[in-house]
Amino acid sequence: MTDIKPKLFRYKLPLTKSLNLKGSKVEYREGLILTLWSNDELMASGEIAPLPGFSRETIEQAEEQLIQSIKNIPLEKVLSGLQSSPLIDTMLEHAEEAKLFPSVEFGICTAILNLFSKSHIRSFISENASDSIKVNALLSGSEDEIIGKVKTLKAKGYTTLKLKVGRQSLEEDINLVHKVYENIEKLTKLVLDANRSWSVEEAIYFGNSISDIKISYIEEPVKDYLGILQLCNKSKFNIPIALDESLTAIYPKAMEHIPGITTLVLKPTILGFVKTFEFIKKAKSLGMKTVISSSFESSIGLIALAELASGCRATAGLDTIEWFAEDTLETSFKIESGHVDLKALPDQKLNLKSSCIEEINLA
Ligand code: OSB
Ligand code: MG
Repeated sequence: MTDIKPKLFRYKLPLTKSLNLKGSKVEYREGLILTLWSNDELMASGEIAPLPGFSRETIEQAEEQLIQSIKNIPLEKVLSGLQSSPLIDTMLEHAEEAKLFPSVEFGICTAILNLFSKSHIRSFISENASDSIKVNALLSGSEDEIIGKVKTLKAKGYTTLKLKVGRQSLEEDINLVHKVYENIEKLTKLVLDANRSWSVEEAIYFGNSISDIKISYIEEPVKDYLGILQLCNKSKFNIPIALDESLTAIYPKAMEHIPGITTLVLKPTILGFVKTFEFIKKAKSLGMKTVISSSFESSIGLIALAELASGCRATAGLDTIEWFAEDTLETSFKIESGHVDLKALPDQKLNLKSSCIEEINLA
């Protein structure tokens, strides 16, 4: 392949409902789309969308770094290098050296993988990528909306539901979890996410109050990782724990097995591409489960995340496209019967929605 030309676009898309990101209400989602072209033909795309309240870099910082680094990446050389050795390892080596912001690293890496494999990157991540991935349904809204949703999601074929807790009083949460549980059937699993809302004592109280209910895991029950270690140490907490926000401050290579922590929720936009892969490797060696999760990317980012989940055989926390009133693709990312069919993903080449993206001058 010769002469690859990058183009960069900016988007600011309205949401269908406001997002509550660590206390701030957000009505729009902003991001960047990196596209790679060969002889004026669009070949591949990647999404760079730092999430306010979660990412350490801002969209402005990401844009500045992307404009600088994209000029310096020898795209043709990277691509020819990729042909001679295992793709994913070469990709990771290049990316690690470049020291990019996590969101920028994710966008560049997925665009290059997307370009190399032309239509599907999944066969390059692993030989035994799956054609279909399971997606966790995300419950949001008022209590009535949530209970109404539980009933339709069950019928639609979702097998795991994710419920946010920690946004109201403990008693209200305990009631809500019981109500949701009454409405799901035995085959449907329930996971919770407290987004670091509780103290250690509150978490223990909550756990004891729902001990009649089977929870697959709870993400980030307490304020910080130290608190999680306390919960595990006291063995007074009866719900398996998943790490999410804590992962930004943990080195994958230094991670050890901790009884009580069973699952890693990986957000490649926030962790970066390299760190995500190191955590996947580590989780495998420690016998932990992994979930590839969205950071409210538009369809281009969600497609890349679905490819990653398929290649790594992880479950997917990708039920977020309904927040987008507009999208970067004409045909949006779709979940059907609780699954994503990797063979039926929207074609990013024909599909870019030009009315929703604005080109940035790279000259
Ligand atoms: O709290 O896990 C979260 C998305 C953006 C930021 C934070 C979170 C999320 C999600 C994504 O919940 C959906 C999922 O993980 O299922
Ligand atoms: Mg979470």
